Amino acid sequence: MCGVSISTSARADSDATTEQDVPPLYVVGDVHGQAGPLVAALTEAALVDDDGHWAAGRTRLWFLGDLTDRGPDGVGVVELVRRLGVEAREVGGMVDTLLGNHEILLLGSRKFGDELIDMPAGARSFLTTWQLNGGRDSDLAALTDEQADWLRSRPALALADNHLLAHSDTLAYLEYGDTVGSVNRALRAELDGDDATRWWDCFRQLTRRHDFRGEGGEERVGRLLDILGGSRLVHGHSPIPEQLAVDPAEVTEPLSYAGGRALSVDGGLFAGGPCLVTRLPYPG
Ligand SMILES: [Mn+2]
Repeated sequence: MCGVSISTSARADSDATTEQDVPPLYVVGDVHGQAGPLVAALTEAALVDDDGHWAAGRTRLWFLGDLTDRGPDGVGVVELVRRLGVEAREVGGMVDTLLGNHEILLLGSRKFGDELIDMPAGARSFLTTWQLNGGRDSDLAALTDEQADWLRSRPALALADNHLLAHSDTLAYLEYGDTVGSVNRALRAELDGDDATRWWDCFRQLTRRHDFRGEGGEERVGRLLDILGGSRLVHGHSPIPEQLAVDPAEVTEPLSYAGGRALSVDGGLFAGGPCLVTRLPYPG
C-alpha cells in the first residue's frame, strides 16, 4: 500500500550552481483520511522516524490538498500535517499543504451546512454534496476552529524549484489571477467571505479536472506554466489508476504526461492505490 518514488538527482551536472544548498523537495497527493498508510509511507521515505516525528531536517514536503473525506481519519491527517509543519520548521525544514476541493467542501459544510445554494442545474447544499462525496461525520464533528482556520488559509498554488504545485489538473486557477500570488490571494479573499454562492464557485472551479489530457493537453499545460511559472505542473486530484484504467493496486509511481510537462502524483490511495511520496525533480 505504500510506495516511495525517490529519484536520484538527474540534473547534477546540468545545474551545479546551488545543487548542494537546495534541500530535498517532496510532494504527496490526495491522502483522503488515510492516516495510517500516510505515516507508513513517510516512514519508508525516512521523512519521519519510527515514532512519527519529523526526521528530515531541512527537507521541504508539500501535500497537494484533499487531506480529508473518503477515508477514516481526515482530521488525524490534518493534525499530522500541522504537527510535522511545526517540527520541520524548528529544524529549518517545511511541511505544508495546498487547498484542495475537498477542503472547501468540508469547510463549506461546516460553515453553511444544508443551506440551499441556487445553481443553474438546481439547488445544492455543501452538506449534502460533501456527504455524497465521501464526507465523514466524524471529521466534521472533530474539526476544531483552529484547524478549520488553518485549512482555509492554505494556498491553492505554490512554486518550488521550478515546479508549479497545484491540487487540480485544471486551467480554472486562471479564473482567479495570473500569478501564483494573485491566485492565492483571490481564493483566500473568497473564502474569507460569507457568501455561500461564491464559496460554491471556488469549490466548483477547483473540482474541474483533466484539462491537460489528450489532444492539446501539452499546449494547455504549457499555457498555464507560461502564465504562472514553473517548467512542470505537479498535481493530485485525478487518480493515476483512473487515468491509466488499471487496478489501483498496480500503480507504483507517478504519471508523467502532456509531453512530460505534467506529473500526476495521486496514486488513488482512497481506492486501494499506493501513498506515493515523490521526490522532485522526478525523472521522465
Ligand atoms: Mn480533489
